[in-house]
Amino acid sequence: MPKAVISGLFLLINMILEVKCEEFTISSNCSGKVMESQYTYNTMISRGILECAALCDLDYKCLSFQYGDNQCQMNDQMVGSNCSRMVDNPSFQYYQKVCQNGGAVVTSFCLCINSYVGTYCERFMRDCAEGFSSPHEYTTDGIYTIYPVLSPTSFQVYCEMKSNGGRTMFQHHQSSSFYFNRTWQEYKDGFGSLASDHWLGLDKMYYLTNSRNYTAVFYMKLANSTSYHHYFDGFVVENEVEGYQMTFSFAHPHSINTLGDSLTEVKNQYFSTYDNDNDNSSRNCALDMRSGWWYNDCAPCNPNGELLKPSDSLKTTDYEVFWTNDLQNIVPVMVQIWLMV
Ligand SMILES: [Ca+2]
Repeated sequence: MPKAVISGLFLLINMILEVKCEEFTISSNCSGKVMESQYTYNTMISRGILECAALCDLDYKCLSFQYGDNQCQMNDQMVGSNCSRMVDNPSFQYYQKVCQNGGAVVTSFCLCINSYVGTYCERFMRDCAEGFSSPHEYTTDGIYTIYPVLSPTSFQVYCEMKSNGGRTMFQHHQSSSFYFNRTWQEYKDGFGSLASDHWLGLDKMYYLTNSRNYTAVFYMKLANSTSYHHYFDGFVVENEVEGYQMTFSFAHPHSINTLGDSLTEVKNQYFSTYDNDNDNSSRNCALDMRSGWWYNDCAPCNPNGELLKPSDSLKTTDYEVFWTNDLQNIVPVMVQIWLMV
């Protein structure tokens, strides 16, 4: 091999190693110290710190390493600002991964903030459930940034973290003066305010439900404050080319106050809005029911309909919120739809 090619290769390898090494930092408060040997799970012969850093970077288990005497000792723990789990060893140099995006080392992992997760807080949570799960443990309800596997960009959602293991909200309707009688483009992109009434958007539902297996939870609260739920496992919304066709694998009731299954009748249907009628009816269901939905020969439910005043206790129109099964004619005052794992 010509000399120039070899030196070029060396340059390239060194550049790669330097990039890798930038992800590590010297724990400056703990100079002359290494982690206690019980945290070292692998020792390898290594030609230098850069190679040791590269080896550690390639191994998900490796959180820190110390290098000295041509030895690369990889640790499955790292230290924060205190050096309590370290011992003196001035012939080795200790390095550990840098927590990114504002994260901070807590004993053996990076505690992330601002919707970030991952070993080094290097990426956004895939959904609310991942944000809730250990060791990230985001426990406050609110607006988070998520990045589902299939999505081309990150986007914001409302997460309910306090119960049920982190649920991603895709519909919330509580204000009788907020209307879901919207265009195809609005249902595609989403509308409303994430902190209150909103529809997350069909593209985002497609990214979410095709990235992970979800149960859709339909929730309605009635005027007497009683809450009703129904679960739909394997809930999937296809993409726009496929008309945002909706399906699910299994409907099952809540153990108490079950909402009932009003979705089976519209299972496998395409989404319809008043300006894009894809239903199986001679009517324009979305126009008549004043809401976008997966209509068949219209539907036995209208969760995106109008919320009438609680005093209107019986269903009188097709365009108000209703859910035929189990709720019969009782008019809900709040609707929410979540995705949970
Ligand atoms: Ca029609």
